[in-house]
Amino acid sequence: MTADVLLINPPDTKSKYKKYFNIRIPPLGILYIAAVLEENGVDVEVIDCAAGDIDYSGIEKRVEETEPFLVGITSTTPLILEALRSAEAVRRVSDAYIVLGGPHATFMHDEILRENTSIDIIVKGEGEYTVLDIYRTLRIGGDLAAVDGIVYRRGERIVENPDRPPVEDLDALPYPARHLVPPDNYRVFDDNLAVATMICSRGCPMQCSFCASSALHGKRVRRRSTGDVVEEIRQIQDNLGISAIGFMDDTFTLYPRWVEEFCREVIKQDLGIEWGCTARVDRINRSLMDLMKKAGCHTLFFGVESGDQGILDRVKKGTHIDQIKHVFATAHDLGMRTIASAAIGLPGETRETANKTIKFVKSLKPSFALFSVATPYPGTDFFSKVREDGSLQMDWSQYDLLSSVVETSSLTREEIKKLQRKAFRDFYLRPSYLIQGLRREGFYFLKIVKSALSA
Ligand code: B12
Ligand code: SF4
Repeated sequence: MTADVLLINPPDTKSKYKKYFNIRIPPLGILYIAAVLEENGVDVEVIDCAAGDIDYSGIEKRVEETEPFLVGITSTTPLILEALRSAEAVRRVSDAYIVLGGPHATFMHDEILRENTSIDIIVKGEGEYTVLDIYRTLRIGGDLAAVDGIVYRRGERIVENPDRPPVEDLDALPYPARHLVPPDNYRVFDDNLAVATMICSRGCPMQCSFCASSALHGKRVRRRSTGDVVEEIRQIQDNLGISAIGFMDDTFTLYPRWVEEFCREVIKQDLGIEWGCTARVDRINRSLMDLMKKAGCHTLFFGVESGDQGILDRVKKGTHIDQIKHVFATAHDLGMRTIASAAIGLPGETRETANKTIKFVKSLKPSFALFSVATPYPGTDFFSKVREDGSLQMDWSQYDLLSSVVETSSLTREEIKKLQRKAFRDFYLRPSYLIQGLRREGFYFLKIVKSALSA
């Protein structure tokens, strides 16, 4: 079947999320773009190579079948090389315009356009209306100079147009075009657990120096109405038969009042959903957790980051050790499942602070813990800082989610990696934890432990 536009989520052979935890989540960014294009009468197809295990020859085949006028490819830093290889695969069999978007392209547009002739245009930031604008302009042979939010090649020159403001009214966006990807491809942990993901807000006002979110979606938060969110849930239930929802917002609980209103609506309408979400320890309390639980929330994901207050302050997390302890204890008291995410190798990290983090995370007794190797991703202050002081080699192949790419003043990259492995071992290989986990989660728990230990 032919299509005007083909959107691609590149192959992903290295992500620990897929490899170890079998987390396959729909690429919401390109599904939003697809929905806006469809709403405006453009024929769209989506290939999610990551979830569907499709390789570069699979991309070539789909391009030959669909004969698109324009191809859009999404890119995060860990998958930028795969995104570029996808563009080359498209170019081998087609003359379609190739547009790259997503976080990595947004922040590294010059480097990409200079070094990769297969890419014609880069979209900075939110892409829904920019892609529509590009498509319409090119279809009538118009001039890209009039399209805001893009960087493109004009002859030998690279031209950067003015930024496009982020989408103001999120309720006005259509729901992600989930019908364009096979629902069976999306699973979390257990192959039997079908989960739908949703986003209720964009933007983050916080300043965590290791995070690119506010550079990508802005510091001003835009929220959907609770009514619009509930309506999308109903649509997911009706169309996909799924009632397990993962809210992937930067911080779902950023505005506790909004969450209260949402939970009351879920309870009132008896939606019967089971859900998990991201939260910040300074944006949640006992009464909110209690209400969330009544509305079906079973899992809270917290960015704990470090067990050392000095490091938390240095990375501008804005949270306190005591707050973290209190919130985890409260969540467990209410019978909620918690995930603690921490990073080893943040600026200022020493062997002592890393061990403190490991001990601290264990003391919180989360249901699961994730220990990342702190990585300076483009779009973050952490990246700008290490780039300025020359301590970073920008070799994207090293951004494989498992390796350390930058040392601290007292730890080498190898030492950081070793401490991260130790963190996983120390956390997961405790007999008391293993017994409790097995009781709580069943045999599937052992698979998760095995995965965590291979990270
Ligand atoms: C959910 C999420 C995940 C999920 C699912 C990802 C998925 N399949 O969608 C999971 C948990 C798997 C995940 C993993 C990781 N993530 Co993540 N994730 C997010 C999060 C919170 C939301 C993504 C989302 O759905 N946003 C909503 C949609 C609407 O926005 P969007 O995806 O940005 O898409 C818009 C634009 O970017 C643009 N766009 C996107 N693609 C395209 C393509 C084209 C052609 C065009 C024109 C435009 C365009 O238009 C879209 C619509 O407006 C973002 C933060 C954020 N707020 O976006 C981080 C974020 C994308 N993740 C990030 C990171 C660092 C990671 C990990 C490395 C974490 C880790 N330490 O292991 C891994 C890497 C995974 C990988 N293989 O790349 C960074 C990326 C930074 C960077 N420079 O690449 C972000 C920005 C957060 C941060 N902490 O800085 N992540
Ligand atoms: S880590 Fe969370 S709270 Fe901090 S800036 Fe990123 S999205 Fe915002």
